[in-house]
Amino acid sequence: MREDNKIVFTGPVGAGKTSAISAISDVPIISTDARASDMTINRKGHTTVAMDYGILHLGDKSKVHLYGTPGQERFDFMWDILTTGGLGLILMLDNTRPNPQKDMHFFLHAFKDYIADVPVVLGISKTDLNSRPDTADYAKMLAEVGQDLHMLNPVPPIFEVDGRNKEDVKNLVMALLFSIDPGLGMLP
Ligand SMILES: Nc1nc2c(ncn2[C@@H]2O[C@H](COP(=O)(O)OP(=O)(O)OP(=O)(O)O)[C@@H](O)[C@H]2O)c(=O)[nH]1
Ligand SMILES: [Mg+2]
Repeated sequence: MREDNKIVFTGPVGAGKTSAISAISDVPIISTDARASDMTINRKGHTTVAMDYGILHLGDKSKVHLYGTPGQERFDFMWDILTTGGLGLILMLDNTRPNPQKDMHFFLHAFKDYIADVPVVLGISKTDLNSRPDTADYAKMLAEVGQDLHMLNPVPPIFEVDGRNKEDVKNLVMALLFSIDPGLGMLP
């Protein structure tokens, strides 16, 4: 097992990436949230403009380095930088957005080179505010996108998560670690 393991959180604006990393990080997170200056402000006051970074300790020696991307496409130059050396992807989708299916499609395409080599898990947030699509709906959509992209083998697991809830986010991360290396996902 490696001492340093890097995973990446991505997904659209407001999906809860910054919240999730800050919920599980064992150190204060490094964040680049700035006051939104464009139409994003209609949805939320602050948005990530470069990255989030936190650390989750596993056992005595191993660490998971948690990187969050900006959700806005205009900062997509950060996406390749942030995935370099990463071992897996957490795609967070916001169930209150107008078309979460389109978001899923967009992000799986945008990260297709990365996820050709590393596993993905899906975390659906804000299901407390909007219960549909549900996980069965997402599984169907995922099968279609997966065929289209000739990838996603195995099909990623899908979880409902509240980005603010430590246990929810930890389950999501553990599922990804298990997909990367079953030994990793078993650690406390
Ligand atoms: N009701 C509800 N609110 C949530 C949930 N997850 C996150 N939030 C809230 O959603 C808002 C946006 O969360 P952020 O963590 O800033 O989202 P982000 O994905 O980092 O967004 P960008 O940096 O703009 O791409 C915050 O106010 C969170 O408290 C959830 O599951 N339910
Ligand atoms: Mg953010």
